[in-house]
Amino acid sequence: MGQKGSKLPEARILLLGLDNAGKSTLLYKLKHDTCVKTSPTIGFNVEMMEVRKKGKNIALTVWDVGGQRPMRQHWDSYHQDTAAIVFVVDSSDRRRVHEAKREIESTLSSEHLRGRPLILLANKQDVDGAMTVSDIKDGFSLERLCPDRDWFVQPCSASTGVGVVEAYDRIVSMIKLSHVTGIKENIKETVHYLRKGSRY
Ligand code: G3D
Ligand code: MG
Repeated sequence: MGQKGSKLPEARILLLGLDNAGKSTLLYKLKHDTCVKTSPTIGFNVEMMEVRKKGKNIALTVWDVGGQRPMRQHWDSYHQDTAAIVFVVDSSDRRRVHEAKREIESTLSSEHLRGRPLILLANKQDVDGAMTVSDIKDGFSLERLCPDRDWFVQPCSASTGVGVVEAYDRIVSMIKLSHVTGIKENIKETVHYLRKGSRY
């Protein structure tokens, strides 16, 4: 955190998933292409990356807001400005598929996220016996869950970096420019807004 707001139009990405899925590791891998040691996210992490899409420079802000339930009730207006949902799954943890699926379902039911693309990152592919893309497509019933939005499952490993660049390219390509917002609020203001809504 601690980034200054950007003057560029912003595409906000929500990085969601159960605890321990690898969200924070992925976020920092994406940003720095390095593997960092993470601890469970308390509050939120945000990183800004400048990307180019269809000849336009866009500030991609990726928000890893952790799974804090007290904050969720405040998410609706926050969702409104979201250009894409990135949901991270721990592919090595078959026991939590149902829990993760419930979480995706509840996120996708947000009125404000209607039609927003879903990129599901099948993380921890380096672990022996990890679920494959088709296991995940079936396990999460993605065809049924996403009748009216673009979706894609990208296998990756935040630890080894395999698939991370592809995930990034996929996210950029799936954002619709109509979901890119003006400079309504910078990161600092959004953090303030989220903090107000949380119990921290
Ligand atoms: P979260 O932010 O979704 O809660 P973290 O998850 O990024 O904190 O990661 C949780 C644990 O999973 C961390 O291990 C992290 O190193 C590990 N992890 C993240 N991505 C991968 C991956 O692709 N492969 C493997 N094998 N492990 C991964 P620790 O041991 O620090 O809890
Ligand atoms: Mg985290």
